[in-house]
This record gives sequence, C-alpha cells and structure tokens, in this order.
Amino acid sequence: MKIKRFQARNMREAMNRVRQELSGDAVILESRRLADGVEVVAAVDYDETPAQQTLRAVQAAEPPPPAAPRPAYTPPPPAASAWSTGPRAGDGELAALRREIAEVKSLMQSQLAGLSWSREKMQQPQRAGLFRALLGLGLDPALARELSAEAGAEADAEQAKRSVLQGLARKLPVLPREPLIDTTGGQQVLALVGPTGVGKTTTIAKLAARYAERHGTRDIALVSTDHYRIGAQEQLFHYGRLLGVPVQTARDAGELEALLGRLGDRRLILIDTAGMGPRDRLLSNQLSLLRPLAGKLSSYLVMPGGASAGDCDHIVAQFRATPLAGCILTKIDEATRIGAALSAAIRHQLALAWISDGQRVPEDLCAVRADDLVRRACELARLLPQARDEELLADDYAAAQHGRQTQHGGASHVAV
Ligand SMILES: Nc1nc2c(ncn2[C@@H]2O[C@H](COP(=O)(O)OP(=O)(O)OP(=O)(O)O)[C@@H](O)[C@H]2O)c(=O)[nH]1
Ligand SMILES: [Mg+2]
Repeated sequence: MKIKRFQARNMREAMNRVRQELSGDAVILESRRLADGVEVVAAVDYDETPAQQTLRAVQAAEPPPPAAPRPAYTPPPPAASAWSTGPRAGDGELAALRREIAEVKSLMQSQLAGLSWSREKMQQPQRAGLFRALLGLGLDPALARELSAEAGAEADAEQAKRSVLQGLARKLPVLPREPLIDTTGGQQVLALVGPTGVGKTTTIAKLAARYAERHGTRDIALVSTDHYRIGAQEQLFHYGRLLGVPVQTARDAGELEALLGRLGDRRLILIDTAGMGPRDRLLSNQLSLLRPLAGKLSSYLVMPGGASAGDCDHIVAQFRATPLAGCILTKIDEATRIGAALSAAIRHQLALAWISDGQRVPEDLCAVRADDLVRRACELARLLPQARDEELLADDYAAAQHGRQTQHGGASHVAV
C-alpha cells in the first residue's frame, strides 16, 4: 500500500496529480480545504475501504436521482441542494464535514464528467464533434447537447452539420412580422427598455428613420421618460431634429398616459426609457412607469448581442417585470460570440425582433431572420476561433446532461 498527501489549488488539479503520481485506481482517504487550495490524501493498493465509506456517506447524504427522465431542454431548477442552507453558528464540525462532502462530490462529478465525455467521443464521434462546434458558437451546453443529439445520427457529416444549424434556426423565436412594417393594426406604441448604454436611444432613431422611409415622418412621435440624467433627453431631441419628428417627455405613468392620449393621431410612438443597471434602485421607477400601460404599448428589451449567458439571464430577469413583446440585440458588430444571447432568447422564449450591428443611423439595423442570425453566429466562430479546453468541454457536457451550471462561467447559464 502507498499513501501520499497532495496539495493543490483546487480539487481538479489535486486529482490530476493523484492520477499521474499514484494511478487511476487510487482512493481518496481524506480531503480538506486549505487557505489557498485543497489537500488530498490518496492511496493505492489500500485493503480497507475508507474511501468506499466516504462514498457511501456521500451517497447517503445525496437525495436519490429523480425517477422520471429530464425533459429535453428545460431551464435548470434554482440552485438548491442539501448543502445550500448555511451552517448555524457554532456548527463548525458539521460545516467542515459538509464542505468535505461537497469537495468529494465535486471531485466525483468532475471524474464522471471526464468519463462520460470520453465515452461520447469514442462511441458517438460525430455527435461529440457537433456538440463541440455548437459550444464554439457560444451556445448554452444544454441547447448544444439537445441539437447535437437530434442531428448526430445523420450518416453524412456535412448534412448533420447543416441539420443541426437548421434545427437551431427553427428554435429561435422570431417575431412573425416586423411591427413597423405591418401597419395594419393601427397605432403602434413601442417602448425600449434595457441596461445602460446598450443602444436604446440610437435604436429608437433607427426605428423612426426606418418607418419614415416607408411612411414619411408625419405620423411619428418620440417620447423620452429619461429625466434622470442631464443630456439624456438632449440626445433624443437631437435625433428628433435630424429626422423632423417631434419629441415629448413624460416623468411618470400619469404623464405618459395623458401624453399617449394627446398623441392618439400618431401611428407610431417610440418611447425611450432611461438606461438602468440591474441593481439601480431607479430601475423599478422606470418599469413601474410602463407597467400600468402594458395594454397600450409593447415593450422591447434591448440587450447586447455579445452578452454572456449569465448576463443575459440577469438582464431578462430584471426587465421582465414589465411584459416584454420581444427583444432587440445590439452591438452585434462588437460581439465575439452571439450564441449566449440566442440561447437566452430560446430559453426565455423572447421573440427576436431587430438586430443592430453598428452606430450608423438608420443603416445598421435590420429585422431578424433566424437563418441570418445563425449564419452570423457561425461566421463569428470562424473568424475568431477560441481553443476549448477538453476538461471544460467535459464539464459542459456533464452540465448539459444533468442540467446544472458549469463552474468556469463559459457557456453555462444561471437559473432565474
Ligand atoms: N458598435 C455599436 N455601437 C452602438 C450600437 N448601437 C448603439 N451604439 C453606440 O452605443 C453608445 C450608446 O448608445 P445609446 O443609444 O446612447 O445607448 P442607450 O441605451 O440609450 O444609453 P443610456 O440611455 O445611457 O442607457 C453610442 O455611442 C451608440 O452610438 C451598435 O449596434 N453597435
Ligand atoms: Mg439613451
């Protein structure tokens, strides 16, 4: 029997060293957290079974896996586990034990992830290749796994790739008709909401110009509800002057309602709201200004097309306090990946309406076409290839399998 103690920055690194220096058959006798990492005691040719006891303890403490299979693609449940309630004061030993079990659990998950990804690569190389390629677009692992499973059985590799991309395009929720063009429904009141600096005001100007190209400027009015920052309204007034369109302001829901009443003869009213960070206390003021008028206007969420999965989820969670008719992806020209935003649109069933890919008014705005978005996503991945670590791929693969969040913050997503 050989016993050895390993210190490393994290459990994965420790386990790699255990595997290298002892062997894959080594058992973990003990693990503990250090101030700057972890310590693991491992053994090979160990005749007693303390490792098995530890594993049994983990299994006993773990809730049994759900009997029913997971649906194909559902948002993961909010992060809750046996360990999520914090330890009570003075519960030091129990807390230490929980941490240790969590470490072992994470270690086992990491090993299982590696195994299951290796098996997939050996048994289903085409499907594994598609999964890898879809993650390369920045897609959510669960979505990438679902799409690759659907198309991975195609005999021809090129055909499989085409069908996987077609599958992605089919899943994208896209507004069936562009609101500005379809003027059959009478007056349209659109409000743009979203975080600071995402391009709301610029997009309002683009939308107004886009409408004016077809129907003239006579029927358009612009409204600003941004009375918080000096200069914010001036930007909209500037665009109003350039386009020859009147600009009005409203400070609260009452003023906005009265204004909409006075503008009843305008066929298109575009409302520019103040950009608020998700943690800004004024955010709820802006949303509560729109909420009472939800039946009279359509709110569109403006989101950066290159946002990460976590950011997209965060933005949607904050702004869905007002009913959202759809979503506008901006700054596509600056994005290195748009897969996370596309995944979020699918996950939250947020209809994609327009994309903005530059600062020019009105040129850099177009209505969303699903196949065009998928083509853009592929182009970005081709132009800016990113090497993907096999361990992270294994993690993503396992995360997709179990609907959990990956730890490396790559293409993972957060339940909201
Ligand atoms: N590259 C790029 N820049 C854009 C795009 N859309 C807007 N911008 C630029 O982003 C900056 C912010 O745009 P705004 O329209 O002021 O953004 P906003 O959301 O109204 O900002 P706040 O009102 O401060 O929340 C400006 O410099 C715009 O020219 C786009 O699609 N691509
Ligand atoms: Mg603005």
